[in-house]
Amino acid sequence: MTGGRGRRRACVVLALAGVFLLPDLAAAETITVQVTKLAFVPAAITAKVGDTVEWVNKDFVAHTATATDKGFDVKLPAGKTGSVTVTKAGTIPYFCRFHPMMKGAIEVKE
Ligand SMILES: [Cu+2]
Repeated sequence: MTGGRGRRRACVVLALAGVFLLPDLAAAETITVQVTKLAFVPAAITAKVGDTVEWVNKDFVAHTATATDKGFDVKLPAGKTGSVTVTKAGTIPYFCRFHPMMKGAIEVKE
């Protein structure tokens, strides 16, 4: 009889699929944006709901990451980092309050 062997193979396949798929569904990621030479690099990023965006200020002056809709206002002193967790889908344009020509955007997907 081959029925038992086939069922066991199906179980192994399902177990392996679970091992590879589950962490992918659960894991929230951190996306890093460098703040350097008066610019957000990269300026445009994509995130998923629940992810954290972290800005690393490499400059010797302070910056902010401030959402145009005022949804967040992260202060970034010289050499420091700051972060925000995105909680809903949509595009969030942001800028630096001290240098308004510094602009970036976070595209948040479900
Ligand atoms: Cu700035």
